Amino acid sequence: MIKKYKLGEPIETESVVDDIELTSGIPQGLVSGAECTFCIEMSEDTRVYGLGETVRGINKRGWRYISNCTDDSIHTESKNSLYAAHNFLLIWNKNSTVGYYIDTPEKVEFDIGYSESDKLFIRPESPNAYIYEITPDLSGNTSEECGTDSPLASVVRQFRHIIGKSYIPPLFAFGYGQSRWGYKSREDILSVITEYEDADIPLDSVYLDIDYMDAFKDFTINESAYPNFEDFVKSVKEKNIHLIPIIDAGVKIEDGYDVYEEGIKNDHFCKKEDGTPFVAAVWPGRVHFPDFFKPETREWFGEKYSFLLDKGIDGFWNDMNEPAIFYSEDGLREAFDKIRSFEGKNLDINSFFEFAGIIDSIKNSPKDYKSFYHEYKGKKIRHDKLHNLYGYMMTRAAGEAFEKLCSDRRILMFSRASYIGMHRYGGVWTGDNQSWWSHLLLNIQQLPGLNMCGFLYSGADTGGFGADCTEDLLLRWLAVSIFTPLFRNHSAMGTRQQEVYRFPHKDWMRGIIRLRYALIPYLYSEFMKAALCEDMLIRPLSFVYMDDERACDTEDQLLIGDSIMIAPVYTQNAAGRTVYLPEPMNMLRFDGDRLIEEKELPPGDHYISIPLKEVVIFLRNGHVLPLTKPANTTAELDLNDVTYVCYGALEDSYKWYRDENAHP
Ligand code: MIG
Repeated sequence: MIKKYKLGEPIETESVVDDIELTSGIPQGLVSGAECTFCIEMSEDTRVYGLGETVRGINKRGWRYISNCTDDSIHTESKNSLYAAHNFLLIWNKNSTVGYYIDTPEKVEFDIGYSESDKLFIRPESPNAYIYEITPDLSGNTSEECGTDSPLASVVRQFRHIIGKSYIPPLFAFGYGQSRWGYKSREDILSVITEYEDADIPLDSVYLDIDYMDAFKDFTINESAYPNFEDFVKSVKEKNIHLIPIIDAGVKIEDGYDVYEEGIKNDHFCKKEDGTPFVAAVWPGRVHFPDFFKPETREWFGEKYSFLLDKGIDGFWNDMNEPAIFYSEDGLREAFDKIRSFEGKNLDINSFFEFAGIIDSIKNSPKDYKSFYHEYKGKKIRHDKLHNLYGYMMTRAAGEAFEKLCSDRRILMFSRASYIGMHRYGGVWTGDNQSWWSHLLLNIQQLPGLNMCGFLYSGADTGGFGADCTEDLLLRWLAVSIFTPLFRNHSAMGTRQQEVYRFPHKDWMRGIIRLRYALIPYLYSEFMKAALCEDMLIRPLSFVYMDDERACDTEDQLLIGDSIMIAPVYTQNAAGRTVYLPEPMNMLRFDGDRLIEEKELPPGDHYISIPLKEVVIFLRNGHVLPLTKPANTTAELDLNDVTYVCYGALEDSYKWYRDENAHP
């Protein structure tokens, strides 16, 4: 059951695709006297899921989260906002389950037991929002293709139904990708490919970060670093390897640069109050931001991707689309004035920190987000009122163009900033994490929320983006990422290089990556079923074992598709861990892709030793895990050549999803 309420005059986000009749009045829980604060009482056993890409655990209770797409690369638990705004909550306890979707592009604060431990407050920034209240619908909840829903699954599925089907990538997007901000030239890329070949380690894609561009200009190629780019793409493709370039939101201001000139001529850029284009600065220095809210601007920018598509490119990642702003012209001027005002003064404790903070405060400044405008549905609207939709609209521009330009094949696309609705056009990666053990756990805990919000194609920078990665961390991280649809090793310039072939135990890494390839028929099939049935690929245990308190409290084990559970090691120097089994399961121990042990375990706690080179998978009772022979690229996999590991089920009981479109 879905009820849709309207509060004030909300801005349409086009995240919901179903027409739902408005219920008059206001949803329960609106705090009287307050214009827009909702309060929901939480009993002791109430758990709160959702919010997609956020800090902290699967159960979001006990913190304050603010939906406000932010370029902040230090994802500590003290933060309130990351790159995305996923305003969906699933609130449940023994007696009730309810979902809320707060649909507004403005900031929304979710105070989940922070101010008062037994109250959940939702505070949209202004009293304008659509609010969807979703309760389980367990009548007729069984279907042949999609199975039976629990109350939790029913709410998620209804929500997913109204926001439309998730983006589906090409099959190669399930392969392993190597990336690093710092590959400077064709030689660098070739050496990565050669190293992988020489080490006999599977690889499907290599990512091109901003250095492939000419002076960080979108839809250009740095010709001296990448001569004959098109031939290069083709020659790499002959090895079944895909090059995946980055696209940034800001368009460099430079006379003679076609994207800039066309944008000015045809009025595609965001403007200030006075009608002149807004000037911000990011990588290339000064840029304008395309006004992706205008359909004609989306069409124009979307068609620009054909510059690369025509050269054989079939995947992209959209970056800096919160949008990130290093500085605005006005902000920079003010900062210099302020700095000057401190000159010659005796800086004491107060003035020194004020002085030191000036430079920091020019980045992503709230003032800048209030100083430019979009044209949306015929109205001029200030950016901060639409902020959380910007990355969504950028990726939508690409998605709409791909539907037109290449309707016969799938294009890989994922974005850094996102809002619900963008899940129809692309996936997400979770941005600039760090090579920290705590971020490996964060990666595990973000996945269910992302799945609830439709972002099935998602993953984190394997090994961590910032800071120096260690061999053991990378091994443990690989052992998690082999279960996420996006499986990419990415790191920042200046950090320790973390391509797997650089480590002494690259053999172990090869083994784990090969296991991923053995799992691809299963992962692809489960992904497709989740996408088509509007379900989740990655779920917390509570979705299946709702009556088992221990299972519901388990925040470091996940169900991956219907057949398996994982319980990864995410702490330094651990030789294993305690795993909780809510029912009997078959423990499958893999040394690389080789199944070396099968052991039936009774329900309860088990200490399982998991050496660095091994991966342990728990096969659910009555389920089947298909595995194929690994290959060095997805193109060489034979998806039909599978063996089945069964536990209390016959091999032909595995429900395949197979299609012709998997290969691009
Ligand atoms: O502020 O393009 O999150 O993946 O390597 C840095 C350079 C800009 C941020 C992305 C990261 C990428 C980096 N970009």
